[in-house]
Amino acid sequence: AATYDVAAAEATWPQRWAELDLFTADDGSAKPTKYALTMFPYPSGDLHMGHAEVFALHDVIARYWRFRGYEVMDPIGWDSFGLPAENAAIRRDEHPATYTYANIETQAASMRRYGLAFDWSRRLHTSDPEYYRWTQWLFLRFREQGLAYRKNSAVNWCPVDQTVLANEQVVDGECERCGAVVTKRELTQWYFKITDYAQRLLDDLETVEDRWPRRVVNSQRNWIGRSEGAYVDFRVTGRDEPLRVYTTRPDTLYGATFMVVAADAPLARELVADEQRAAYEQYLEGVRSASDIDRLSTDRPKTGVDLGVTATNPLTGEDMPVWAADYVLADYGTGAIMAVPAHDQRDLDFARAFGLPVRRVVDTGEEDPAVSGVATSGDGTYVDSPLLEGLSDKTAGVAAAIDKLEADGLGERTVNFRLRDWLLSRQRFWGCPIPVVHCPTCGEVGVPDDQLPVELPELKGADLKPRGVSPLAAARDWVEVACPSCGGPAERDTDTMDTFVDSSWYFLRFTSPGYDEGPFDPEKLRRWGAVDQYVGGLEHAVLHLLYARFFTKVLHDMDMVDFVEPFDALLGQGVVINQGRKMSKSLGNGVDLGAMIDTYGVDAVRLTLVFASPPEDNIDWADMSPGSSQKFLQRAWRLAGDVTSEPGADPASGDRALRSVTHRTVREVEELVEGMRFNVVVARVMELVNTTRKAIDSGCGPADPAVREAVEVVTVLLSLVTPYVAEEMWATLGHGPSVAVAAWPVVDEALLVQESVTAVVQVKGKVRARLEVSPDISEADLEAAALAEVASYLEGATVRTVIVRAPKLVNIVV
Ligand code: ANZ
Ligand code: ZN
Repeated sequence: AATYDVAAAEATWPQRWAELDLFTADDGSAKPTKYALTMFPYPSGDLHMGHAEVFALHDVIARYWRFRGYEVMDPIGWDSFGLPAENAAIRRDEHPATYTYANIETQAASMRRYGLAFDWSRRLHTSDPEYYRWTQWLFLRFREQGLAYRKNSAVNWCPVDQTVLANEQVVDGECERCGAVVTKRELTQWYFKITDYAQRLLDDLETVEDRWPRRVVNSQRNWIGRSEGAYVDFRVTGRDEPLRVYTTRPDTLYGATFMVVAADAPLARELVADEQRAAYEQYLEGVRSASDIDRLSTDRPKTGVDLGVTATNPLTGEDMPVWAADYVLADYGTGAIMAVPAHDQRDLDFARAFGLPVRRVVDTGEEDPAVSGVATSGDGTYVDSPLLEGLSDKTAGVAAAIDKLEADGLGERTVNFRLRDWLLSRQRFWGCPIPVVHCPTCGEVGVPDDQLPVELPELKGADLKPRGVSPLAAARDWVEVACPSCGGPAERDTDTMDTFVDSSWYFLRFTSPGYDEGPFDPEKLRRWGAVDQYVGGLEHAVLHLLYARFFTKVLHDMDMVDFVEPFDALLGQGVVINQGRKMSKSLGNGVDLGAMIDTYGVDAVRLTLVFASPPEDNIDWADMSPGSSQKFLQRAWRLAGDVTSEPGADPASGDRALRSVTHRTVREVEELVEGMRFNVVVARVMELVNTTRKAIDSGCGPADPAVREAVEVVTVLLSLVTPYVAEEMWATLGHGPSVAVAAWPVVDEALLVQESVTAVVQVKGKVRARLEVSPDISEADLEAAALAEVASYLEGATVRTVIVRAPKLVNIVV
């Protein structure tokens, strides 16, 4: 059988597409707009299978919208600051920019080869000074509003990367990037006050919930971690200041038998009695090296030290010992708790380890925790709790307890969030410099806007070796500047920003990438609005998406952005694995995208990835057969060569059965694309190819205009996924210049209806009428139609029975 030359098509079309300039979004177009965005890549090496999948899925949406009459903005850029470039630069003794921009060129070339319909005119790189000038500008605006600030605290420290990490970058106690066990360090660092937005970040999830994957919404909710409870104040013997705790269960206050302060909270050192000081200091040593995850874990043996002081339970008047332990975190709530061992497992484990009393105050019908060793946390009847007598559910108990505490001035209702402020300083080179100068006279001074960008100094290779302080500190000429405020000698801040800052606003910049009066042109942004469809990996469920939402809300409050949520809809695609496992160098199971394309062609790889599974599922490449995709595409292509009617032939006179299948397919594909069910789209196109092949070989024959119509529809639908073969077919069918600008097929509703059937209407056994009805008419509809049709025969008579056998017969007995 004839085949088309895949390599020749791939060599021709990218150039043609570029010349035809098909995908540049027109800011002035009168059409309705759509903003399609795929998460911009990080430039490490060439594109991989994961990119190939996201891009293929994303391209279907963007191309479909263009066909449906929208002016589509579908930009691409690079998230080009970051550690891998810096580490490569150290290894090769070169500048990180060399590695970065070389990889960007490689990836850009691969994207063109991969046939993606990007608007290249909007390309941006976050490491370009024209871009990071505005990252710095935004930082300064945040700082002016108190939303960027410096504080000293114990931070997560990666001993391998020699830099601090945000909480979000610590996964199970390890560095998200390199897997090293994360330790703690006391440092003065920059933070974004994302906690100011905690409630809104939580509330607004409701507005996107229906169009975001449930998993992502849930992770964000958990990460924000809102809980309702109370502060309760405890009097400490020999001290004026009360000891304040945060609790979600003030209703269990009668069961509190001791207190615990986070060992590393300054409060612990303040409280400790002289005779316990040495023991405490020794204990603290050990705590410093453990990670938060270990500390909170329920299955780790509990450790702690008695601080030698007591606090009074405000309800029972009893004195309780105050301990320091590592299972209480310094930076959550107040850094201190009241321990209720009967109803909190960690407290119970601790009580059992140190022989502290356990007092049950809620009887849930389960065995007494003092005996079972299992804390009970469900609803039950309150016991030994005079104030709560008669109550039997938590909500009522908590409310009553708080009312009492508030009335007595011993506590207050409050809401707590698990979300911490976003630590943004990094002690690394290849990032956006923090535009602040430290002056011995004026203190912290923001670099004036007209002096932006603060460009990175020329450091490379060995200069960049991580030493625990930022490599920028070594560039003395760069560090030493005149204070922008008093002109005296001062020093630049030497930290750079977390690269998640760069990616928190790039989608706004795409609306006006050359704009130089601000981070983006407000008018252009108003025109394009929020991203209509965002596509990317779910590993970013918390980090990037939360930060981008935060930035959007701050900018909204500054009147710079109209909307409050940046991404109206989100598609999270699964990952491409191989032989059941994540692809990795050490397993030797990586699949090279370039090699796959060389063997099977771009279209076959794209088709395989789109057809493999619903977009959000993982794909195991070992189960795929790109070879059969390739065969299918050749089969589809042969249809075009078989068509013998002329372009423009009127299909109205063509074979009705084939036309009906064609039009049904178009309608279904419309619904499927809108529902993101791209794998089923491919299945429907495959069916249409088979039906058309049969029509040509053993049905109406190749000259029937219905065949041309079917093949043209196949071509347009295929172009959503496999642009090369679609272009070849389009040309063979006698059309030009590109299938990307073809008209979307208009569905003829009449063809969607199955041919009608004749229903016979009898009155007293005599045929009185014949009706043309749809084969799937309901009994009720058929009866009503029949009665109306034979009304003249029924005048004056009483209808006794109507027997309906849809769709063929109605028998009326009078
Ligand atoms: C007494 C109590 C009794 C508690 C009980 C729970 C059950 P969420 O829901 O996550 O906000 N807690 C408070 N601050 C803490 C800290 N810094 N480190 C570790 N644990 C802390 O959890 C709130 C509960 O976690 C609080 O309510 C407190 O223990 C503990 F039957 O207080 B609870
Ligand atoms: Zn100064």
